[in-house]
Amino acid sequence: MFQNLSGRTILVTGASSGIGRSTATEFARSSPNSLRLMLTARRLDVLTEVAAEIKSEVGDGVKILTIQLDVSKPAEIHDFVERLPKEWGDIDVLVNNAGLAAGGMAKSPEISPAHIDIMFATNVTGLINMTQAILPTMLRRNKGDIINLNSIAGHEAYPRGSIYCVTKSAVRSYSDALRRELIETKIRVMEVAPGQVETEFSVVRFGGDRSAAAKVYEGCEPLTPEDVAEVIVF
Ligand code: NJP
Repeated sequence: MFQNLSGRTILVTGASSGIGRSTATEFARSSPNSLRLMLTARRLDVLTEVAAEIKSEVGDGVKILTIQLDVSKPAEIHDFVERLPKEWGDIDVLVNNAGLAAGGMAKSPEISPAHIDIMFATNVTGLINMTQAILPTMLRRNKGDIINLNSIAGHEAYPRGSIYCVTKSAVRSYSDALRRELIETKIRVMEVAPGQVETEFSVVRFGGDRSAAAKVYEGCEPLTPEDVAEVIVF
């Protein structure tokens, strides 16, 4: 089904955990004989583990490059592009997955400015800067797929999650506008907007409090990161 991915170069941001990690694995499984997989996140040690795990499952047909990259830092994105090895430069698929919620379930007026900043810098500015950094190589070859991780929260806001919801509705608007800007090219802009997925997301949101995170999924059956990865690869 995914034979047409063979030979592609794929970049996944936030590949050290959850949906990004599963997406990387699923891409590798889809084209085990020929694929270039570029995995980025802030935790390079975890990325190294992910790469080893994927290699041990699919073998050497998948070339993996791990790069430490904090998408909330524009200078790091700039350096990342400047330093990309030549053979990794023609990126076919960009999965803008890195993202987070922070500050628990705070509501206005108690949301801390620091939490507002980190959510915007990662989910919005980071995603836009990554897209702008990679788009020139796609435009030059008139081909490419950009897949932005949105959320149901970007379509329907919920109380005590206002800033996260705003960032995801910004992703929605940006993706809509970009899709229209690129309509006459062969570059596709897609969004995947899951509901609740059990990953490290809630642990990060609650600052490492695993029992608060577990409560988020009480009484419901969340999606798994593998569920979302299958949709992204499709
Ligand atoms: O969360 P998690 P998910 N620069 O915490 C990375 C959306 N979503 O897989 O940097 C670079 O397991 C972080 O890596 P590290 C959500 O909004 C989720 O659930 O090493 N990377 C890790 O690999 C997000 O856009 C749900 O800490 C940064 C990854 O991001 C995407 O799915 C529902 C970074 C986060 O992995 C993946 O989240 C939904 C930075 N500044 C949408 N900050 C859900 N889980 O319920 C974080 O609809 N990362």
